Formats: sequence, C-alpha cells, structure tokens
Amino acid sequence: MIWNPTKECMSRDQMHSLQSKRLQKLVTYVYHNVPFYRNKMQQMDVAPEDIQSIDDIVKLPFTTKQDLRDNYPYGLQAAPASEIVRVHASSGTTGNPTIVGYTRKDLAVWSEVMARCLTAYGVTRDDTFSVSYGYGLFTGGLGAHYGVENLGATVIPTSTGNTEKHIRLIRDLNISGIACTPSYALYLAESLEKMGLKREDISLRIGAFGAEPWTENMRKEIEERLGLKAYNLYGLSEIMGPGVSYECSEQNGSHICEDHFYPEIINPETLEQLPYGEQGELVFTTLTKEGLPLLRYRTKDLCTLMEGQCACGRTSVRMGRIVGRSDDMLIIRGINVFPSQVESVILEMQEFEPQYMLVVDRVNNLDTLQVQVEVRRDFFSDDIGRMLNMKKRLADRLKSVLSISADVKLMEPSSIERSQGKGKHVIDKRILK
Ligand code: DLL
Repeated sequence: MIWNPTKECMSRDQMHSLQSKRLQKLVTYVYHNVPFYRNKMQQMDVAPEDIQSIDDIVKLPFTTKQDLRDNYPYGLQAAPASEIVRVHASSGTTGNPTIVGYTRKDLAVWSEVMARCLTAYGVTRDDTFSVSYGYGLFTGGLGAHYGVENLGATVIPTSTGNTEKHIRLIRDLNISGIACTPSYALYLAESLEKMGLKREDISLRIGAFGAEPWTENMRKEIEERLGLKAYNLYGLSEIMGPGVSYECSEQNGSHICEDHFYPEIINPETLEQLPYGEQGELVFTTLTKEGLPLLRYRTKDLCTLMEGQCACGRTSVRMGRIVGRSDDMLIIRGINVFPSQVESVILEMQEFEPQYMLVVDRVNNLDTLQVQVEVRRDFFSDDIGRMLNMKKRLADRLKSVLSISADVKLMEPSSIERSQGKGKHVIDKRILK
C-alpha cells in the first residue's frame, strides 16, 4: 500500500518541477523573514530571483548546527511566534540545545510523512501500534504518535521506561507494531526472555526503528528475537523529526519524502555536491517548512543516495544506511573507525550479545582501542582455553575489518549498561583528558 501515490510515485520530471517551484518560494520566504539568511545571501551576492530551479540550490548557503546554536533560541525561526503551535528541542551533549518551532501546517506535513512511512511498513487501520520513543522534547514520541493517528491505526503511547508493564500490554492488547530505537528493541527482547516469555507469546509483526545508526546484522538479531519485520525510519529534529525517509517492503534503501525534504550529498571537506552513488555527508533543504525552514542543512550523517524506480512503485530518491556521523567517526592511529563496523563484526559471531562499548585512549602517545563485548550466557564459561579462543577469533576478525588491532575484553552477560533511547557505544578518553 502507498499512502500518497500522487507524491510518492510522481515522475522525475514532475518532481523536479515541484521542487523547483517550492525552492523558489522558500528562498523568497527566508530572505524576507530570516535576517541570518538574508545576510548570508547578500554576502554571496545571491538574490531570490537567481533561484529559478532546484538545480540552482548550489548557489545557496549551507546551514550548520553551530548556526542554530549561535542563533539560539529563535534566531532562525521564520514564522511569527503567534503561528508557532509546538516546540521541540534536540538533544545535544554540549552547548545550547537546538530549538525547533512548528506551525500548524508543519505538524500536518509531519503526520503526513509519518503516515507514508507506516503505510510503507505495512501498517493498516487494523493495527495496534506502540510508540516507545521518548515523548517530550525529543521528536520521536510525538512525531510517530501523530503519524499512527493520522493513518487511523490505534496508538498506544507507551514511551520508554517500565518495560515489564509494556511487555504485558504488548501481549494483552495484541500490539502488532512498535516504534523505538534498535537499542530499546533489544532491551525489550531481553526483558521478554527474562520474564520467561517467548516471541510466540506476543504478536508483534512490524517494527519502525531509527534515531540511531544500526546494521543489517542488528536487523536480523531484532527480527529473530522479537519475531517481527524490522524497518528503518530516519529523521532529525532540525529538519522535522522522524519521517524524513523510510524503507518499503523492498528494503533497498530508504525513500526520502523529497517533495518536502530535498536531499544532497556533499564532500564534507570541499562542500561540493557529489553524484548519486558516492558516499558523503547528507544535506537537506526543507522545501515546505514554515516554522524553522532550513537551507542546505548539514546533517553530518554519512551515506549514499540512490536514484531509480523501486520495485514497490515509488519513484523517490533513496538513501542508504547511515554508516555513521562524521562526528561519530573515530580516528584511531590515523585510521577511520565507525562503531557500526564493530557492531557488524560482533553480530556475525553467535557467541556475542549485541552489547558492546569502544573505549579509546592514548597511552605513550599511541592511540589504543579496547572493544568490550558481552558474551551470550550459553557461551560464557570458566574454560579459559575456550574463552581465549573466542577472544582471539574476534580480535582477528576486527583487525581484518578495521585495519587496526583492538584489545578485546570479554564481558559477563548483562554487564554493559542498557539504553532505552539512543544507545551509547563509545568512550573516548582522549577527549576527557
Ligand atoms: O533521532 C529523530 C528520529 C526519531 C528519527 C525517531 C527516527 C526515529 P535527533 O535526535 O535530532 O532526531 O537525531 C538525529 O539521529 O542525524 C542521525 O545521526 C541519527 N538517526 C536518526 N534516524 C536514524 C536512522 C531523531 N534510521 C540523528 N539510522 C540523525 C541511523 C539515524 N541514524
């Protein structure tokens, strides 16, 4: 099923002309309503009339998270305060949070794009859907919530916390779909097992997972343990929240809601646009947003874009999995390492739980990487020979994938802290020193 075939299956020519029209309108809007953009455009000697088609987007300035922080709280907001009906704030460990105001129309677009996602996953009005992203300033909870309601399925706003009660509701209310982070899905699976329940005791069939990077191996693990089909859901607060892109039944990349969010991939060093198929930093322009419209927002997310009609019938550009964020990328002894590479290796081996932590340090001016990983209960033993062998096999495999050696530390079952929101997988002591 397709929620909005007119928009999701539009010909490329029609999409190009719709995007062009919307970009022209957007540029005029921000030029007149956001001094930050007017100044930037004047410095670059670009006027709204110079933007005739979506291809002219390269003439426009980029926006960064730092720009949002520098203009905290409302400096980049384009709509008057009286038009803003909701505010979310993005998480951030340092500096000012990013404040995102939505007009009534923005919220309507958001629940429209979320309904597209859920429909692509196979959710129907007959489903009962648990939203277990955090409700509050984080966009995950309310964003998914209104999408489920718009589609007409039943929403259960479980949020995070109280996992046992949640599992009882999943069982007793025949909850068939769930939206949460992949980390929380695993935590749920573990809690289910601890309660002595099996996946056959519940009837989850669809999962909408996102808000953090996850791998194909993680998908298999979650599907296996919860007995559902796991789909990718991508988004970010600055652009809207969840619903920017979604997987369909083909699961060959995530379809971008391109009529609202125009994607580009750039080389993060030179800032030049890269062709489809090349990996780089993902950039979005919000084509229809009123509250906080952004030109060429640099997400820091690294991935590729793909063109071409999908077997599902949708024509939109798709994005590959996020391999990591440029600010997640660790540089260890000069080599780029992403936590997702480690996750993938760990999950290839049946001995390990998908629970791991990368501890990076600098000893005598040399970077060190320790990979702490939990051994599954069935494989944990006091047979030292067996444990050493397991450790060596993981270390060898990590070395061949990462091109640097890592010290593997085998951890007891349930010893690494679980997350109900976005998982934490890195401790970089070099920064703390
Ligand atoms: O995480 C919005 C969201 C909520 C998306 C629920 C999906 C589901 P932020 O907190 O602003 O917003 O974080 C955005 O999270 O730039 C990516 O680095 C990462 N991210 C989000 N979805 C995915 C995904 C929400 N499916 C940042 N795969 C983004 C990988 C993701 N990374």
